[in-house]
Amino acid sequence: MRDTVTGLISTYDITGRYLDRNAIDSLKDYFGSGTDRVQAAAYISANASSLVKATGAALYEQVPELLRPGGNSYTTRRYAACLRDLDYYLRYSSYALVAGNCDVLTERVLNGLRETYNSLEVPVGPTVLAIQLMKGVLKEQLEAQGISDTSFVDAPFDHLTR
Ligand code: CYC
Repeated sequence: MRDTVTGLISTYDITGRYLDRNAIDSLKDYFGSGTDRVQAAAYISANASSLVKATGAALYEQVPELLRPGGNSYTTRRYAACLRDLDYYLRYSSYALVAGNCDVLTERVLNGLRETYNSLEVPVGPTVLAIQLMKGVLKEQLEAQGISDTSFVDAPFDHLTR
């Protein structure tokens, strides 16, 4: 698991270089958005269940057949599994936001997930949609909290859907 700083240091150390313009720019960017990142993580922690609920509601409004017989969220067991998965995506994204690095998502969330989803026939398209909806819901609420530039919020959610 890495953050912006350790990631940069290890990249530059491998090739024995001093931090150059690019490195300094990304460090400035990271520290410049630092307070907002921490505020966003605190907001997520305090509002996780309502963020998950709002995301689920938006997903099932757009893809209602998931909840019908034959749909992958049909039966409360699967419905609950889906909300739980959304909660995983949100929690790990909050870690990645603070770290300013998405490695934690690759290592802890994405490893083997495609195979799991394929074998259980969990549809990837609606999952990707849900993660993008979650990003939208979160950004809107953070803007309402006074964070004017929420562009730093995109990275983890976009990383998950890629
Ligand atoms: C299942 N989701 C699962 C399973 C895993 C994960 C491992 C299989 C085991 C289980 O049911 O618990 C995901 N586990 C994770 C992740 C982590 C982890 C991400 C990281 C820490 O430890 N179905 C839908 C929606 C979507 C969905 C589109 C929600 C957005 O219709 C999710 N995931 C879903 C469902 C199941 C599942 C319904 C149960 C499928 C089944 O058992 O038939």
